[in-house]
Amino acid sequence: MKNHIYMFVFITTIAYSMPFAWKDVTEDLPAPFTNIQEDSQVSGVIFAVSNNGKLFRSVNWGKTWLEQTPPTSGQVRLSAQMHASVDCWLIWAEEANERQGTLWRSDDLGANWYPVTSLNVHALHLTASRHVPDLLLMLVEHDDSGQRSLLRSTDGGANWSEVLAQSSGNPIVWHPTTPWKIYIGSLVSNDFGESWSDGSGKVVRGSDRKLPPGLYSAETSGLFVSRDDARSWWPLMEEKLNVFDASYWSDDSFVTGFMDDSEFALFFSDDGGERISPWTNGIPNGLAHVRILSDWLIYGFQNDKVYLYDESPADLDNSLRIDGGDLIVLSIAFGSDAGSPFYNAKADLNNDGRIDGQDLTILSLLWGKNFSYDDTKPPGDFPSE
Ligand SMILES: [Ca+2]
Ligand SMILES: [Ca+2]
Repeated sequence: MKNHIYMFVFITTIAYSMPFAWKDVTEDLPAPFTNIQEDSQVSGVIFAVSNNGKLFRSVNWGKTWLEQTPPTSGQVRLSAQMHASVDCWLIWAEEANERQGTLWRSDDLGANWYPVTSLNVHALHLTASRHVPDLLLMLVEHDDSGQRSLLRSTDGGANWSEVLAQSSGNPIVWHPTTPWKIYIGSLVSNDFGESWSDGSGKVVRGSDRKLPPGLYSAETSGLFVSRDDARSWWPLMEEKLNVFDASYWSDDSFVTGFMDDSEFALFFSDDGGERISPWTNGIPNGLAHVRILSDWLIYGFQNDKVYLYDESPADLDNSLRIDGGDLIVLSIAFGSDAGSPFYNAKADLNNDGRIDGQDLTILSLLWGKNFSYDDTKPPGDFPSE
């Protein structure tokens, strides 16, 4: 009996948190993407880097893609966006098998690119401050020995200096509201990345922008949150984590999990960890990393496969919002089976060949959701001037 109750809770948790399954979209894309980034200022603009080093852009949340004229013969490996008065895009391109690369910048959403600087390094992670214009950090490998260091630029990438001689592969995490605080693993900087010391107690993997802002740590002992700048940590979940390549946060939403030879698990929360749901529906072999573009559009990557979680198909009348218009479309088809003249495949939200209460439940779970953001999204809580 206890098992049955557990199973019931398990199934309803999945059904009521993420109503759609992940979908393998590899064949629908112009190339197998390895990373995707959304422009923070222009709604719906997304950049993608493919496994053969090409650059693509979409202006409609990924519904259609256009290959961008590459600025270089080198392969695009990393991308980042810099928040100033106007967003600009940065990409790092390297020739194959060369430990040398060039940083390129575009001020017009990728239409034109110009070189900023070239360095004799192999770049692993490039990121820009949300708050301080022209402040960049880049994790690099210097030679075949694999020796790593952290480089910092305060002029938009023209000049770089080494600020940390040895660095782990942990991600660079900017404090969500305090622009001078930055974390890498258990190291912290309190001076915009200039100097680093031990300080956070745990490996910081992400952050949210609730009040007070949260820092997250995902480790083999579980998932933890701190709401006092890493002075104390509180457990959210006692599942082993962190074997998974990384855990990914976007405001209140996060995806975390673990993957090894025999096991794969993935969890999602859209409320800062108060409710955490297991979430592997539609993914046969696990994911290596995840990119959260919004609470309704999430990409997952595994080898040459790209998976997509997308709630916009529930927008049956293409109004960019789930509301009465969609209910009318579903109502007209309600009670019909595939083959019937009233059947509407679009309204069959769970793809079971029948329009019934289950499809209505999915629509009600997404009720009121918006699929576009007309307002410019602010870079953070910190005033930009
Ligand atoms: Ca609609
Ligand atoms: Ca159905």
